[in-house]
Amino acid sequence: MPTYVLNNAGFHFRCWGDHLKKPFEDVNPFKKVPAVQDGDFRILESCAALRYIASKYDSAGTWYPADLKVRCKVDEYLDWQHLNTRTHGLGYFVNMTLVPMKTGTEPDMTVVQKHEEELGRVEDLFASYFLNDKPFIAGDTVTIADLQAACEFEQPQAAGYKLKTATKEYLERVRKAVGHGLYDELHAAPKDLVKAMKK
Ligand SMILES: N[C@@H](CCC(=O)N[C@@H](CS)C(=O)NCC(=O)O)C(=O)O
Repeated sequence: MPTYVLNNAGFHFRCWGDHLKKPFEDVNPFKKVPAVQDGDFRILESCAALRYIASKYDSAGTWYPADLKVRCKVDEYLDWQHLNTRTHGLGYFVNMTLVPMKTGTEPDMTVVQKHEEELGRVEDLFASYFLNDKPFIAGDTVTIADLQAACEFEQPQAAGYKLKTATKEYLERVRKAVGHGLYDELHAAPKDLVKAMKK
């Protein structure tokens, strides 16, 4: 399975805001990342891209299992995360890092605290409903739903959000399943950005 899933559509970001204008606007008219390119086929939604890549390249069916009920649990999380883990994990990260970098001002803590509160609620629901004492979202094996969840929890953590113990233990399981080296490489960007801001 390729490891270059996040933004391989031939565009290199130089700074925050590049995604809002040309030439990236021509790559992705939604002006969002990721944009994934596979030959002449382009995908502009992260969950669609994860499903496509897993279905096409993972013949073992580990990452997006064919079993209807297991697959439905993967899809359930991928559909839920947009307005929950993603909205508040990314909201916390962006408002703590990218917005202040762009505007040259301090983070708006009213906005940050709102995301922090909501992310706490999201973590509880994630643990009680999606994990429900299982190691991973779909059961005993890691899937694309866990890859997506890990991104959404790692970003706010990099920006200073204190994850609950259950979430930290879950991320460690995903890290072990993916492989420590690859996982750390995939999640280095938000951490590097925060380090660069502190210099
Ligand atoms: N529904 C889209 C959401 C993509 C999204 O929100 N991407 C964020 C980064 S994770 C982004 O591009 N933010 C920049 C912006 O909103 O200006 C997907 O899942 O691919």
